[in-house]
Amino acid sequence: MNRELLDKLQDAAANGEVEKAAAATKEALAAGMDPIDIFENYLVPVMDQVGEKFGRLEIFLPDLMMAADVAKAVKEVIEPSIKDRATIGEGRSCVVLGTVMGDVHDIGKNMVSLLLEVNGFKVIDLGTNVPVFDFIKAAEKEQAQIIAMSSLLTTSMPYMAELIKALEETGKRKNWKVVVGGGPVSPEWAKSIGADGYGKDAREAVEVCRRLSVE
Ligand code: B12
Repeated sequence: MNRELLDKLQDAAANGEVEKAAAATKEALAAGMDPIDIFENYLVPVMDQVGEKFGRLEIFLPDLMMAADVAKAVKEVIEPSIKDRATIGEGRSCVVLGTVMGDVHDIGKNMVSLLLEVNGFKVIDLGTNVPVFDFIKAAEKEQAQIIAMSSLLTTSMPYMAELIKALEETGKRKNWKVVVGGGPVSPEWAKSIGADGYGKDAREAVEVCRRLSVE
């Protein structure tokens, strides 16, 4: 555990110090740290801490927004080195990805998008606050194999179930594999709504999409 990086990211997230976060991330990369580890093992826990403080009313919405800016800055710094290692060109399946209706959280979804792309998937990223039928329309238009949904809010999670229900009711369920993920989403929830796959982080998102592409 690189204590110094963790401290710097914690401070930066707490104070909205985007430049400090970017500098600490650059130092960590220069020291040979893996860019995805920086994201998953350092940034994500810091964001979780910020979320917990928000949940306890110790900090407020502007603080969350500052932490989000810090997360975006870290991702910007690590992105080129992730792309450098890419295995693009493997011609894997097409994934239609988005954050479900009512939800604007996109930091995790964007990481999933990046890792899928660098692993050779064609990603149609619909952004955030995506209505159920927009996922289906895009999957039809792009002849996608997988629909992947992200949700960070317990209030937006039900739209994942709604999409699957809509596919079943229109006789289209077999046309796509459905993958779900995001903070409050669990393997149990995924199973209960009849999703084909779940990933706890962006690496697992790639693994599950790989597995479902060959099935
Ligand atoms: C940053 C943040 C924000 C930012 C988001 C900015 C942005 N552009 O994304 C802003 C300030 C906008 C925000 C707003 C709100 N937020 Co907010 N936010 C957070 C915070 C602190 C971090 C989220 C984050 O980016 N984490 C880091 C990323 C990398 O992790 P991740 O998203 O989980 O993604 C990883 C995995 O889950 C997975 N994954 C993600 N998507 C997918 C998809 C697939 C298919 C797969 C396989 C995997 C996968 O891979 C990713 C990489 O490892 C969380 C706390 C937390 N612990 O998550 C609260 C949190 C999610 N927010 C919360 C709340 C309440 C809100 C607001 C309602 C606050 C308000 N009063 O307005 C609004 C909602 C706005 C809306 N309609 O969406 C609550 C939700 C509580 C709940 N039970 O639903 C949380 C948990 C904080 C808390 N403890 O109270 N928020």
